[in-house]
Amino acid sequence: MAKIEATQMSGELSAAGMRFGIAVSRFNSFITERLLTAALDVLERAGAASKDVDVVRVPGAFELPLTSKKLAQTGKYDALIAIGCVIRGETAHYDYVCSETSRGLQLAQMDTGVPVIFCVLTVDTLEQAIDRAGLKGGNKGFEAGLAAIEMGRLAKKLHGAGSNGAGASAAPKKKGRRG
Ligand code: INI
Repeated sequence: MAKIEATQMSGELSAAGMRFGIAVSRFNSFITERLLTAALDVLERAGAASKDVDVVRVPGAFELPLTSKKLAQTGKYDALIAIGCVIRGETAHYDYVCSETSRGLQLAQMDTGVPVIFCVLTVDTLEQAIDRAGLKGGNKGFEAGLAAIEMGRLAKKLHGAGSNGAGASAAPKKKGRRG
């Protein structure tokens, strides 16, 4: 058995002093507003202040990636939550909206380094959505709020962390007088 005692890291679940941006789609607002309420509830209970939480509404899930990227680029937020609900219809529209939304949200966090929590329900029926927005399946908004706090804390910790200089070399270098 290995004797190594690895350093363990994770983000604490305290939201005090942290800043959050939440992008919410109006499409299927019956569901997305319930997800938003649960996300705000967990942020508040974990100590976030009202002044540190912004909510931006967009038409549909497809608009969440650009909005999240723009929010991340402001440099104002420790973590973002993207809230949407896509319900399968009779055409392939659902597949395009789901794949581009998930891909775009992943790109937004990878491009900016700001955690973007994926709180987009992708379901076959309205009943499945209701189950995940406060009924049998719990509330995915609550889980997203917790993930935002944890990832926001972890990102702060990992920023510039490490003794191998990796963090320092990732920072923009200042030009000296002699070039
Ligand atoms: N947007 C959603 O958020 N959920 C859906 O279920 C949905 N469906 O089924 O069409 C949906 N479409 C709109 C899309 O997200 C864009 O807002 C629209 O195409 C304009 O770009």
